[in-house]
Amino acid sequence: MKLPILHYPDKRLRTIAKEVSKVDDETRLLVKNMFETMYDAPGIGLAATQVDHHERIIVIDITNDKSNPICLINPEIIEKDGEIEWEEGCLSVPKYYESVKRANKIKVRALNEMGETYEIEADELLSVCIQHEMDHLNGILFVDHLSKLKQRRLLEKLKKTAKVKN
Ligand code: K1U
Ligand code: ZN
Repeated sequence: MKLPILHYPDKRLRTIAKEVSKVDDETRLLVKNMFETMYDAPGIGLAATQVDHHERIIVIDITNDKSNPICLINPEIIEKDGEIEWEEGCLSVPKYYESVKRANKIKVRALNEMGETYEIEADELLSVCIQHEMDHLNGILFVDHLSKLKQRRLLEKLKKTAKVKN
C-alpha cells in the first residue's frame, strides 16, 4: 500500500523518531509499504518520519532497477571519514535541489527486517542518502543545512505557490 508523504514545512517532519523495540510483522508491513511508496514516488530513500510514522526505520535503493533494497532499523553511524558535497533532493521538499556537505565514508550498524544486527559500509551517494534519511529520523531536513537566506527564499517560493499558509 502506498502511503501519503508529508511535505515541508509540516511540523510533523520535526518529530524525533523512537527506537523500534521489537521487529515484528507490523514492522515488516510498514517496511513493505515504505518501499512501495519510495519506488512509486520515485525516490532513492524514505524515512518513516516522512510517512508520519515515528519509529527509527529507513528504506533505501539507489539502483535504477530496484535491485538493492536496503532496510535500516535503529541505524547508528559507528565510523565516519572524509567529506563530500552532493546535490540533494527530498520527497518532502518536491522539485528543490541544493548541495549539502556530509561525511563521505560511513559505517552503519542497524537491524534488518528479521531483527538481526548487521553492518554496512557506504560512500558517495549511498552514504549521502543514509545520512539524509537518518537526519529525517531526528526531525532534520536537508534544507536545515542551507544558509538562512536560502531557507527564507524557499519558504517565500512555497508561499507564492500557496503551499504554505500566512
Ligand atoms: O528522503 C527523501 O526524501 C528521499 C530522497 C533521498 C535523497 C536523494 C538525493 C540525495 C540525498 C537523499 C530522494 O529520493 S529525492 C528524489 C531523487 O533523488 C531521485 C528520484 C528518482 C531517481 C533518482 C533520484
Ligand atoms: Zn528527504
